Amino acid sequence: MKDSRTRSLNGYVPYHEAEMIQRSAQFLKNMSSRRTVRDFSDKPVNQVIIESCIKTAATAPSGANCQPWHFSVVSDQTVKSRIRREAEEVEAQFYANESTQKWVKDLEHLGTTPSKPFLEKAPYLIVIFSQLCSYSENGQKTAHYYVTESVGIATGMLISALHLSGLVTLTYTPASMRFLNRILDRPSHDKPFLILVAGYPENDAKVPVITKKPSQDIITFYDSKRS
Ligand code: IYR
Repeated sequence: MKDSRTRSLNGYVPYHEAEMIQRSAQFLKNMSSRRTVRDFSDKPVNQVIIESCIKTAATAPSGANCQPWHFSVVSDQTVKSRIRREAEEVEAQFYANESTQKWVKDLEHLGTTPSKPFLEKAPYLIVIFSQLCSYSENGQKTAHYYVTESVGIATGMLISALHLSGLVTLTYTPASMRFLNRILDRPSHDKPFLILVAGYPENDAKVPVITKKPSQDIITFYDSKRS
């Protein structure tokens, strides 16, 4: 009997091993040039690029294929200004709060402050919401699984897609994010995950000098060479 729940894996493209090695190295090279940028140009971005990249993100694996995400794409200047105003309010409290002073100190090398001009200047704010559950038309509630993992994977794919398309991004998490539900009219079971700021870099954009951990510190191979 034919199983209607499965189909052939179409679209898988096999390569010879030498080509696989070359392709993986090329992808590493492409992705290694990605940097989180805070100095954005106000140059407009064609929305087609943003939409393709979000569609790429939506191909991510997710728990029970629930696809527990929503992407609110903001280019309207008035909405961006409202987001900036409310974000700067919560950031002012974060940077001044006695209990977060150790955290604020750990951020010193990044040069961040409560001022967030990029929220108005960058052409796109992609506000990513994670959906803790969903409701059908008749109000039936469905649980979602591994929501944070799923949305994290989708966000990583979105960052990669935007980078490979030629845009720069900033993963921005305001100290408190619930105000985003109000501004963007999202239901309370949509939990703000982060704001992905996207656009072109300012001509003289600067980034902090940072290093990534060497691979021997982050990878352990359990292969037959280990005794
Ligand atoms: N949300 C604050 C603080 C901040 C927190 C982390 I973790 C960072 O990597 C950078 C900043 C801000 O954006 O200024």
